[in-house]
Amino acid sequence: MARTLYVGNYNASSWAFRAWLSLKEAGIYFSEQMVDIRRPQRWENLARIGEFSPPAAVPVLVDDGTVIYDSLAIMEYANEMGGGVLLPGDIKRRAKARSFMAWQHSTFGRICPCLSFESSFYRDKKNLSTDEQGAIEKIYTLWQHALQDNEGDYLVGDYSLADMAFVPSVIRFSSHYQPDERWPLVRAWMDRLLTRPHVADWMGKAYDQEPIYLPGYRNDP
Ligand SMILES: N[C@@H](CCC(=O)N[C@@H](CS)C(=O)NCC(=O)O)C(=O)O
Repeated sequence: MARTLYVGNYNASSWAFRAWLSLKEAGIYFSEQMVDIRRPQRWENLARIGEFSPPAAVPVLVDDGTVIYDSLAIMEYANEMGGGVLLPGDIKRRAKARSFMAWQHSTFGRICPCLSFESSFYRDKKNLSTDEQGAIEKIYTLWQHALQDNEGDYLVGDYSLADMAFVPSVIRFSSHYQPDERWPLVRAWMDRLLTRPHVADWMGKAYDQEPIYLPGYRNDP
């Protein structure tokens, strides 16, 4: 039996982080292979992934010859392999969790696009524009309401795929702008997420890598 998860550089591969975290939290054994997605070798390395996985992207999980690609599919697979431990038992709560996952998947990349996952690891952070600050405040307020509605420590009850999906966004937003006392539930939720052992483990590996500087991060000349 061979199960391999292909991930990108730990300080760049936010989608792989979600897939990796879900497999770890479900207690599924796998080996991991890091694909260097820094430019210029990115294209050659991803082309090699494209030889067995149509999107030619990471993450991709190969489980005994079955190729499972896209973080969402891998997260759902991790949940099923783990006997459903990563999603709530109640159908409505489960749908809610999937709504959060879909929200992250379809739109969060467009929120503050200059604040890439890579930029979370820059020692010298840029000053946020008014628009960026406003966009992050809006998300903090929406998360605060979601946590309030749930009356729990996590978004839909116990720690679930919904929370895991947001971890890289939590990192890229909070590393630039910590939530203050206006968002107490968000602060506590973020502390809980960022101190989870598997999250800390990935972040340790990410901090061990050289920061990857992307163009367009700073607005100043
Ligand atoms: N929707 C995909 C996105 C994966 C993705 O964009 N991965 C990046 C690295 S973080 C990649 O491999 N991109 C390939 C490319 O830019 O061609 C998922 O959730 O897995």
